[in-house]
Amino acid sequence: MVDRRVNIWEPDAECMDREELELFQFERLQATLNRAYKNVAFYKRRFHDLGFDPEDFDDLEMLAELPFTTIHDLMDSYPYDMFAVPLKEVVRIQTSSVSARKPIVIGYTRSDLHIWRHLAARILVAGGVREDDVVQNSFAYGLFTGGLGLHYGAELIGASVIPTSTGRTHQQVRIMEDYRTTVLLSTPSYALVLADELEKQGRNAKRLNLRYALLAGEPWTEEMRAQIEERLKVVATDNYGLSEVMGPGVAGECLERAGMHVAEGHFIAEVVDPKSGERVPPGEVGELVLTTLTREAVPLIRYRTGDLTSLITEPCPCGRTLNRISRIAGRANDTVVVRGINVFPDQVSHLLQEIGGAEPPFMLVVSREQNRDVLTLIIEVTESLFSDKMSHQTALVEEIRNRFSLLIGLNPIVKLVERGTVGESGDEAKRVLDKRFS
Ligand code: DLL
Repeated sequence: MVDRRVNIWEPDAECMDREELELFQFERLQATLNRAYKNVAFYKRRFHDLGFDPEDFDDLEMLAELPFTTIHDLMDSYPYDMFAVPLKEVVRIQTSSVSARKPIVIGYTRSDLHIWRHLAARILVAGGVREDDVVQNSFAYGLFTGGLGLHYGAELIGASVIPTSTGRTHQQVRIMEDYRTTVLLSTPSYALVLADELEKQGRNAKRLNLRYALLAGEPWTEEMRAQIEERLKVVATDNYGLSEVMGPGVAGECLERAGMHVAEGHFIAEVVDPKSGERVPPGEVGELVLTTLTREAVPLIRYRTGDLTSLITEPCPCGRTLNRISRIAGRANDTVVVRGINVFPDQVSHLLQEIGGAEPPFMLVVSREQNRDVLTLIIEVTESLFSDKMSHQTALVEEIRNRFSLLIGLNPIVKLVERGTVGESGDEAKRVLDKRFS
């Protein structure tokens, strides 16, 4: 029998009995709540207003009653107000790439860095990395957490790390071939840029030594995965993280590639309805909310990531007992509920991109006719979706409707309209028109 555990960096933690894991989470959460209360003015105020004393926290389920922390809370704490330790205990400072005038400043203590290194090693090993690999790290080094975060994880495993960072694509491709890179770490879009450059330079991907690509940091699709795997001759895994709670290492796919295992000993993952804030059952899409369990410098309680995903609680054949999250399905912003189903414009946008190559301007219109919700998807005919052949358009409408139904579980009326009818693409305020309340 294959011993799958050789592919697991910390088998004791990653394959822990779930009851034991919950006990672990409870103890660590209690300590986190106490530290946050004592050392972060923001949480002291919050808990005080709520009449909540962390000493009374005696059940993991009580977490669902605590208020959320939002990106606005972090922005208001610029630069150091969320820190739970004095600066002399902080040994690294990074920032979040969230586009805001004031970035989110994140500190790490020695212990935070030690844990981060191991959590990065976990996702790397899960994605196929071994000590004899040559790892080309094409994530940006610097304030962004991707480069340094994965760098130290790969070194910890004992791999040979080439810290190429982003850019100089021409040189990266030469390095990839000459240095016999076996693993690529990059964003999915950069992996495709590298594939283009390979072709441009007339290099054949078959001559490379690449085996795995660990991709992360931005939304992507299964279609992109197929393309990257085909063009670079790799097995590609999806990895999730965000600076606010640490960086890469929060969750990552194993080689089963069926969802990203969350490092649950270090983060509690909840998925909530973005509107009501109530937890949704496993399998249902909602907003990911993360609570840190071991972070010393910046503990975060119920942080709303704004990322849409669902929890996968079924056991994974890899042997890890850690729950998984599904591919990030978009951002929780202008959601609309139709017949009890949450529809996220970002999901629709991804779907249309997959079909047409680029996102055409579209609008979701919800109306109520004879007491039934009716959903209409209005799409502007663009270059990539344009064809003057009537038969082609009929087939296109059919394809959009079928895929919509498969992905979201609703059958919309699909209408193609002339250019300029819907308005600017990406103008989120205009992507949903809910006539039921007007
Ligand atoms: O992107 C951290 C990171 C770097 C993770 C490298 C993994 C590898 P931020 O700049 O704070 O941090 O951006 C985090 O990126 O809230 C998601 O919206 C998005 N994101 C990250 N990973 C994925 C993914 C790093 N696999 C924000 N799929 C998150 C979709 C992702 N979106």
